[in-house]
Order: sequence, then structure tokens, then C-alpha cells
Amino acid sequence: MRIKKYEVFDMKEAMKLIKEELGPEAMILSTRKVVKNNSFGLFSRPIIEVTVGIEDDERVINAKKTAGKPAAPAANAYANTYKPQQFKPAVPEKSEADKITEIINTLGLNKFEGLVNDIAEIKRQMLEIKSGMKDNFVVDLSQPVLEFYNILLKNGVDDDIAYKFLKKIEKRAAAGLSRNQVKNLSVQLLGDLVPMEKDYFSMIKQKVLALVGPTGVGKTTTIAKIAANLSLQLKKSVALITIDNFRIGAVEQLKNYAEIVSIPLKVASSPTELEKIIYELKDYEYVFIDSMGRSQFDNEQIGDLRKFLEVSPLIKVALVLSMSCNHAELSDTFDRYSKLMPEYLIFTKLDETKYFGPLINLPIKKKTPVMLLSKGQNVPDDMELPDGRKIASQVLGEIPSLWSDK
Ligand SMILES: Nc1nc2c(ncn2[C@@H]2O[C@H](COP(=O)(O)OP(=O)(O)OP(=O)(O)O)[C@@H](O)[C@H]2O)c(=O)[nH]1
Ligand SMILES: [Mg+2]
Repeated sequence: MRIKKYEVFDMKEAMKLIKEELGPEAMILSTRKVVKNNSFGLFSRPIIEVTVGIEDDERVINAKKTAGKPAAPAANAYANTYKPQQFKPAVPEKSEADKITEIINTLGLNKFEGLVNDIAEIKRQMLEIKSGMKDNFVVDLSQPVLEFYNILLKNGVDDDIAYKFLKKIEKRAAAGLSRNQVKNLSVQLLGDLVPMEKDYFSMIKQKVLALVGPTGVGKTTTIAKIAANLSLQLKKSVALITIDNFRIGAVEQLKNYAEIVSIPLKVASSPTELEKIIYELKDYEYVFIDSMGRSQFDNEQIGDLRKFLEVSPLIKVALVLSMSCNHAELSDTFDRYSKLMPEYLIFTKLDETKYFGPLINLPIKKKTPVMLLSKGQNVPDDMELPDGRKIASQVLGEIPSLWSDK
């Protein structure tokens, strides 16, 4: 058997190359991810190394060489002149297979033979890719780093991020670090990798922040928590605006919170009104804008909301996402809300999951910092400022567990 290695970006590309160069008999022996350069770029694509085996059998090679060509004349002259009629055996009984072939030919079904063969070949290749992925996919990380790769994946961290990050750790671990040292280093470096916005609330100039996001993710509750903390504990001047006057009870909900904390609440029913109210509230240190929940699939509603948010350059947008959704859903929601140009992420409902991978994946992949975390229904207590290392140690926990209060 001959062995050949291919380096490709994806298996589709590999299958095409292998088929072209080695023909359909080639077998994938193994696949593994490799990083080719030393420049640990989180956003560069890893390469897949595919090892392929091909039978070194002349007949197979010749068959491949002649595949698709018209039959060549026999090389041996004897083969041309040999007339076997004197030994002609009695005509054998037609086998079942022959009979079926005859019927197929009579009905003209043989025209589909090529198509059927193609489908069979595609099916074979698909199975090969599937088994190659499942059984032969070797992640080239050595222990104990490999163990942390599996832990990160179990906690919902993106495969690409986990691999590229741990490749970097592996280089450092080669100096002979213990498992614990590798874990501590991973917590530290992964924590530093996630974009965070910790200083938003401590800056001096006036802040106007609009919270947007799908229905029921916790926008209004989060505004109430932030407002109460800033106003009651830090003695800051805070005002609220709601542009959610379309739903019965929506204004009431925020009005109740505003009354408890004794801060003003204004209702803006049009973009022009919002512009005017923002101007009126210019002396407040913090102004929060609550918006009505929009289905992420309703482009028109998101477009309407944009008209409100465009009225003042002072308005910064935070996209509120619930951790009760998986990474694919969150990523999709982010893309659909991207026309509102969110500059920050707020994650809510941390108390409703044990898989905190999205806290790593989304900010890194979307290059958007995390501003705040919400971990329960209690106003104003259940919120905290993000801490990269806390998030990292959560996703590096051997057993996925609830968000810790420490
Ligand atoms: N478990 C849990 N529930 C939360 C959290 N934040 C908000 N909630 C609850 O989620 C529900 C919806 O919260 P809202 O603040 O009304 O959500 P919203 O995004 O303003 O909803 P719409 O205005 O309808 O789009 C309420 O029952 C909240 O108490 C959280 O961090 N954890
Ligand atoms: Mg609301």
C-alpha cells in the first residue's frame, strides 16, 4: 500500500484532490488538525492533514490509468489470434444476475447505470468522510492539554477557539508544567483573551445606553438592576426612557422600577420625541433606553428600532442575549441585530445554564466586548461585571456546573 498525505482546509477539498489523483479506491486512513505557523492567530483557519492509502496493485493502478479511456488493444498477439472454439464448453444456464441484466437492458434501464454508479460513489465517499471524522479525527494535542480541549468542548466552547488557544498553551506546557499549572495558565490566558468592557459605568462623560434584543431576554429587568445600583448605591443621577409603548404593561413594568428607585421615566413614541427627550435629560450622568423585544427574524421591526437609535450619536447600543440559547442561536441573533451596530454584549439568565461556552465564543468571534452579566430575577442584586478569568475557570471546569456566586 502506498501512503500519501494531503494538507487541506476542509474535507471537501481533500476528497476532490484524492479522487482526482488517486482514484476512487483510495482510502482515508486518518485526519488530524494541524497548525502550520507559529503565529497563533485566533482567527486563522487550521489545516487538516489527511493521510490516504492506495493499494499498490498494478491492476488497480492500471485500471485507474485507463479509467474512462476506450479499451486498449491486447498487448499479447497470442490473445488476438487464439481461437478458443475447439474447446468451446456447453452453453451454461443463465444465472439470476444475467437474467436481471437482460431485463434491465431490454427495458432500457441501463441508461441510468452511470447515474446509479455516481450515487453509489458519492454515498461511499460520504460514509468515508463520516467515519474518518468520527473515528480517525485525531486532535494533535498532547496530554494534559488534550484533556482540557475535551473539557472546553464539553462546556460549549467553540472547537476552533479551543484548539487554537490550547495549541498556544501546549507550547508553554512543553517546558514540563504539571496538570494544575497547565489549568492555571489556561484560566489566566483564556480569561485575558475574551474582550471585556469593565469601565463603561465608571467613565466620566454622560452615558446614553440602549438595550436591544429578542423578546423576554431580560432587557427591562437588567435596566432596573443597573439603574438601582447606580442610583441607590453609587448615588449617580440616572434617568430612564422607554420606547416600548406598544405593548400593554410594558411602560408600567419600567415605571414601577423607576418609582421604587425615584428616578424619572420618559416615554418616546417616535424617533423625533426620543431626540428631544435625550436633549432634555442632558444633565443626567446615565440615561438608559429600554426597547421593546423584537423577534430576531423580524427585519422590519429591527429596521424601525434603528430609526430610533440613529437620532443621537450619544446613544450606544448593548445587545442583550439570554444564555438559555445555544451558541448557534446566539450567533444568528447577533448577526440579525448587527444592523443596530451593538457595541457591547449583555448576557442574561446565567442561572439557567451550565454551559458557558457562548460567553467565550460570541465576544471573540464577533469581536464585541461583554459589558454585564445577569444571573437571576432579583433586582438589583442578580448582576455582576464580567471577569474573564471567572468565565475561563467556569469553562475549564471538569464537570459543567451552575454559575458560581463567588
Ligand atoms: N432566571 C433569570 N430570569 C431573568 C433574568 N433576567 C430577567 N429574567 C426574567 O425574564 C423575564 C423577562 O424579563 P424582561 O426584563 O421583562 O425581559 P425583556 O427583554 O424586557 O422582555 P420584552 O420587553 O418582552 O422584550 C422576567 O420574568 C424576568 O424576571 C436572569 O438573569 N435570570
Ligand atoms: Mg421589556
